[in-house]
Amino acid sequence: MATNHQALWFPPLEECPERTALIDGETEVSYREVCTYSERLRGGLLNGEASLDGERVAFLYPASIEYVGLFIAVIAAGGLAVPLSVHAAPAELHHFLDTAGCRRLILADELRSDALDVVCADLSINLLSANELPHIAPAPPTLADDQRALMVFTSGTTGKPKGVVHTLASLRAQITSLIGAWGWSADDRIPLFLPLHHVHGIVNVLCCALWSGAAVSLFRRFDAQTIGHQVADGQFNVFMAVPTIYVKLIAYLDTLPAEDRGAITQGFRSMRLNVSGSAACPVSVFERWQELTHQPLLERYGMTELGMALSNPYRGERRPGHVGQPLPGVVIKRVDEAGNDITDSDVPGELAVKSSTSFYEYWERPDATEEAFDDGWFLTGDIAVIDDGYYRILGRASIDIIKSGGYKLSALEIEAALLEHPSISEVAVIGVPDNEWGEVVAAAVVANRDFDADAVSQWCVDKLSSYKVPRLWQITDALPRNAMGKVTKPDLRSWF
Ligand code: MLC
Ligand code: AMP
Repeated sequence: MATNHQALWFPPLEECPERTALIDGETEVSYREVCTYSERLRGGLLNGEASLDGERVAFLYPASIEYVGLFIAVIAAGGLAVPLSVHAAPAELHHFLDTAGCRRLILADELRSDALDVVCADLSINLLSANELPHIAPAPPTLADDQRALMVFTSGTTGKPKGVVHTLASLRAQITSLIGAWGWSADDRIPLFLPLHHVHGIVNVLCCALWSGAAVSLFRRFDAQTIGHQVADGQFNVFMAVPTIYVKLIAYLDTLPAEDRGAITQGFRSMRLNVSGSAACPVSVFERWQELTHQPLLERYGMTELGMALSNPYRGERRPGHVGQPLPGVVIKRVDEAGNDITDSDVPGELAVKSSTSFYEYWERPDATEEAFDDGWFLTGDIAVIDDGYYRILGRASIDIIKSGGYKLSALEIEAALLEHPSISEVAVIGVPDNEWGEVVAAAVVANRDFDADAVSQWCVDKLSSYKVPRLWQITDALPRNAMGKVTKPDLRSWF
C-alpha cells in the first residue's frame, strides 16, 4: 500500500502544530517546527531525488531536535534510519556502518573524532552534519507499509551484533499498541534520558509521545539530581525507565533531607504512570518505589525484535515480579527444548511470539532470520511460567546473553574482543547478579604475567562500549571445561 499522505508517519505534526513537541533545556520546539525542520532535512537528504529507495542513513546525535528531525526525515524520504549509539567504540561503529552498508553518516560536530574519520575513510562513508544538508524542497513523500524503516543493532548468541529491521508497519503497530494500552494522550509530558539506539527510548518514549501530540523533555544522559529537580517541579506525568534507573533514584532519594525527598516523591506520586522494563524489576525495587511514591510500577517485557510483548495492566492489578499479559495483537505460547507446546502453566517454557509488531529481518542475515523463527513463531530465548494469568520471566535459555543496566550484551562478543589482547590466551565471560545493574560483566582469564586488568580495560576503549568492559576479573591457570573441551560457564558463577 502506498500513499502520499504524510500523516501516515507522524500524525500530530500536522494535527496539533502549535503544541510543544520537544523541550531541550530552555528551548521549546513546537510540532510545526519539528514538521518544518524534518521537511527541510528530508529535502536535503533527497537532494532532488523522489525517494531514498531504502538507503541506510546512519546518524549519530544525542537526544536533540536534530536526532528527531533526522529520524522522521529519513523514513519519510523512503530511507532506512540507522540511529547509532553515542557510546559506541570506533570498532563497533565500524561494524554497524559496514553491516548496514551506509554511504553517509550524519553526525553532531561534537561527536566527530579522528578515530571516526579513520572508520569512515576505510568504508568510504561521507561524514556531514544535519546543517550541511542542502536546502532543497522535497517532493511529497510516498510511504509504503512494507518499507524497511528502522535498523537497530542487537547482540545475540553468535557473532557480532545483528541489524534488526523494522518496517513502517511493524513500527506503527508498536506505537499504536502502546498508545492504546497505556493511555497516551496529548496532555502527556515525559522525560527522555534513555539511549536513542534502542526501542525503549526510540519507540516507547519518543515515538509514542510524538505520535500522541505529547511533550518530550530531552536529556543527554540520566542524572538523578537533574531529573529529580524537574520531577519535583511537576514537569512530568509519565516516566519510563530501566530498573537500574529506579535503583539509582531510590539511592539518590535516600541521600536527601526529608523536605527535598518529599518534593520529588510527591512529583512522582502525582504522575499518571511509571513504567519499568528492558530487564527484570526486582520485587524489592517495586515495593520500595511504591512505598516512596505510591506508584505501583507497571512492568512490561519487550525485545528489540518484537517491541513490547507483555505488559501489566494500565488499569488493574500490577503484580510485582511479573510482566503481565500479552498486549493486544500479540500471541504468545511457551515451548520446550524440542519445540513442543507447553500447556501446564507451572512448567517453565521458552516464550514464542507472533505479533504485528514483530521485526522483518536481520539485515542481510537470512540464515539468522530463518533460525529465529519456528513455523512463524519468534523464539525469544526467555523462559517463563504463568502464575494465575500473569507471566513471570525466570531467565534466559543462554548463559551467553547478559543484561546490564537494561543493555543486552553478548558474552561471545566481549570474549572475542578480549582475546585480541596479547596478554590473554583464554577467556570466559559471564553476567554476575548485581543489585544495581541487574548483572555485571565478569571475565575469567588465562593470562601471562603482563596482564593488568586496568590496562586491559583501558585498551578496550577503542573496541567496546564502556558498559561491555568487564567490571570483575579472575585470573586462573585453566578454565573449567567438560569432556568435550567446552568451558562450563555455570561453574564460573561461584568464582565471582
Ligand atoms: C553505564 N555503565 C554501565 C552501564 N551503563 N555499566 C554496566 N552496565 C550498564 N548498562 C557504566 C559506564 O560505562 C561508566 O563506567 C559508568 O557506568 C557511569 O556511566 P554513565 O553513563 O554515567 O552511567 P549512567 O548514566 O548512570 O548509566 C546508567 C543507565 C544506562 C542505566 C542510565 O546504563 C542506560 O541508559 N541504560 C538503558 C539501556 C537501554 O535503554 N536498554 C534498552 C534496550 S531495548 P566508567 O568506567 O566509564 O565510569 C530492550 C527492549 C525492552 O531491552 O524491553 O525495552
Ligand atoms: P533487547 O534485545 O535489548 O531488546 O533485550 C530484550 C531482552 O530483555 C529480553 O529478551 C529479556 O531477556 C529482557 N527483558 C526485557 N524486559 C524484561 C522484563 N520486564 N523482565 C525480564 N527481562 C526483560
